[in-house]
Amino acid sequence: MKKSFCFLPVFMLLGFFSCNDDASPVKDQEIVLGNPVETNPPNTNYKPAFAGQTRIGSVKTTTKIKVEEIANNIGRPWGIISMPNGNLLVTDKMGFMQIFSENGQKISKVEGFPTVDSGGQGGLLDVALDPEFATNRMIFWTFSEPFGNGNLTSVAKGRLANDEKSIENPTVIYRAEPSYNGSLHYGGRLVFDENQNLFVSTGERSDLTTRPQAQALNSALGKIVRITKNGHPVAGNPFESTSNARPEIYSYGHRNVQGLAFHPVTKQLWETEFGARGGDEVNYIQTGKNYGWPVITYGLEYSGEKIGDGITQKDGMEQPAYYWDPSISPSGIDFYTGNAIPEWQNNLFIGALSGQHIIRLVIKDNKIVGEERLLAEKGERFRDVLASHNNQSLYAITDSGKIYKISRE
Ligand SMILES: [Ca+2]
Repeated sequence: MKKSFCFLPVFMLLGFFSCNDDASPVKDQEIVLGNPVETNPPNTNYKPAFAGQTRIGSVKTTTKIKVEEIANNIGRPWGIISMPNGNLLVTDKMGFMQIFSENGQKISKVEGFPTVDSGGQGGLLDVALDPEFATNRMIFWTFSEPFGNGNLTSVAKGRLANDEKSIENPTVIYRAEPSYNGSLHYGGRLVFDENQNLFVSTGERSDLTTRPQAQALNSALGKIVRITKNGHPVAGNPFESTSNARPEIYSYGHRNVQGLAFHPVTKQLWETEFGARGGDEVNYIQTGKNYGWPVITYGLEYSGEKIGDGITQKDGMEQPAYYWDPSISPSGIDFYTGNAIPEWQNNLFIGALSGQHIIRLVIKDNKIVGEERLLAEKGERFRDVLASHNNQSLYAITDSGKIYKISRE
């Protein structure tokens, strides 16, 4: 986005925020950081693989912001996206969606979706608009689908009716098999890339019996997959020629990825992923790479036991760009690309569930260089965040059924 002005806080000279036009880059300058936002002791004595991989210094938003609770008691929201007219399309775990205005007025309830298994962490999960939505009104969504003797993470598509009250011709296009009789770790985020293909995250279903499948290329559990609008593997996927490998797999070794977003400048895919007791991660995703779960992790079992061999690094496995211990439970993510709050530009925002705040991460050269906690005073479990349609505001939804709008004052 073209910037019309440049605002630099007095105490921070953030040259790498590119607070100028790309044509005239300023040289990098040091960022002045406060103490790390995390003050509680970690669960482990594991050491980070590189400086700044955890507990980076804090940054502080200096532009005056306004936080509005624009809706409440809306149900159990899970995913929020903008529609072309600025309205908000919000999924509900219980199997429907709702549309709200930019200021939180309810416009309609959308029904007619296939049955979801809403037990535990399941339900109707995320939603994405077809890149050609303006002409075809197609939407894509993830959900936990009753299947076989259990359930699995599925992707479906359908047409949003003209009155925006129902979904027409809903069709399941992809199932992350095998199914499993459980109610945890469905993954379930989905985003379109610039080539109109879908990236979808799955989970490893949590139990010790399914967990090793995160490393198995013949299983869709614990993966990020790349599929077409028809649910087929995208030509050129990394394991399309590997025997016994699922051709839809894009990356593997994931535990439970519930945040996916493309960096607005580098176009790199970023994700957030839940660890167990500690070990929550942020990763940038490269094709065919192994992200390590459950072989390497910075977390422990909930019992306090080490996981596997209790190692954090291994050749052939990617290090997280950043991790948290203790856990903050990183859920949905988005990049802010507007200029209303200049220091936020191209920062990554993350809804934290158990952490009960919104995380702001400053990224430079694929490294995290600053962290801030926002809205911690609200005491809410933040399920998803959204940089708004016009790139000016940030929205967030909570497990308690609220929508917050955060804007420049
Ligand atoms: Ca990992």
